[in-house]
Amino acid sequence: MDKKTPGWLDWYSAPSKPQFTVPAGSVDAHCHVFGPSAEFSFSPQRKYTPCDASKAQLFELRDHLGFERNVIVQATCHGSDNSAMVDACKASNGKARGVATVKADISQSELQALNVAGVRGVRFNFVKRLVDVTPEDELLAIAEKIAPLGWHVVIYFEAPDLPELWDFFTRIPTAIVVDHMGRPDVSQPADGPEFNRFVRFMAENENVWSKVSCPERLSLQGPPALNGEKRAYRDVVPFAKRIVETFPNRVLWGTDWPHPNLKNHMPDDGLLVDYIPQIAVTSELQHKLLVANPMRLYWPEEII
Ligand code: 0GY
Repeated sequence: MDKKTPGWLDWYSAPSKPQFTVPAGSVDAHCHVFGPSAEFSFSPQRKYTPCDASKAQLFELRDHLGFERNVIVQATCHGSDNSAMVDACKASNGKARGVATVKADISQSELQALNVAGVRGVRFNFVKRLVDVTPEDELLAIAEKIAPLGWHVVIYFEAPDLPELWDFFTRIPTAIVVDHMGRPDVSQPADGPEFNRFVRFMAENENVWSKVSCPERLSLQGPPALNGEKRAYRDVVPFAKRIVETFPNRVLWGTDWPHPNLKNHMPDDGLLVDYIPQIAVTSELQHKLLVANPMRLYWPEEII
């Protein structure tokens, strides 16, 4: 058994039942599986070693929170070996789609096999603590290869890196989904220059979507204090609410379970679900965020 990274926080084993009832057919559009490492080993190039987080545990959480479907994003600790994610998608009875990490030399038959398993996108990661840099021409070669399948590209970067990545992103020929709103610094105003730049990036590029997920990762204030405040992660709300209201048809939400690399607290996933009505304040916005938008991107064939 691999030794976990020192200080690793395990996922919360007894999440509360959310007070917010998600609409029927809701999709948790950002979550991962880790191993189990005895069955699916971690990558030798990984930057962290997590605890196990199996597909059965993910599906149990899905049911507990009232969701119907998952989008399982390949975690960097598994590198470009997508076996654990693919295994979870295959075991889901069509209730999970996947986002893979692939290399530029992947063959058409390997891509087809991923497609059959339920993969609908690839992830390009620019967060330096998570991955070594992949050259842009290799990433573009991957994007060109996956475009004919109707897949999209998920990008993960931090807000200060957007200016230098902007031109590259505009050359990606598919839909693009940004993880966690491009990781804004929430000590800055939600209508300040840094976040305005991200809003402009989405406004000028109609192929760009955003996950309004991970308040627990972005928050400086943390989960609710003990002074009676029940609403979680208040300092992230203005950012996510702005994106949901400006681009209601291009937003997704996910738990990010099992929450890799959190350093100061592990969120109660039930509380994360109770964050949703703070950022999507009408039932129409909630339905778009949790059902209509992810269905359009991941299960278009099931839209009646
Ligand atoms: C996330 C965030 C992180 C990690 C990964 O694949 C990963 O290892 O995505 C992070 O450490 O910020 O979205 O899960």
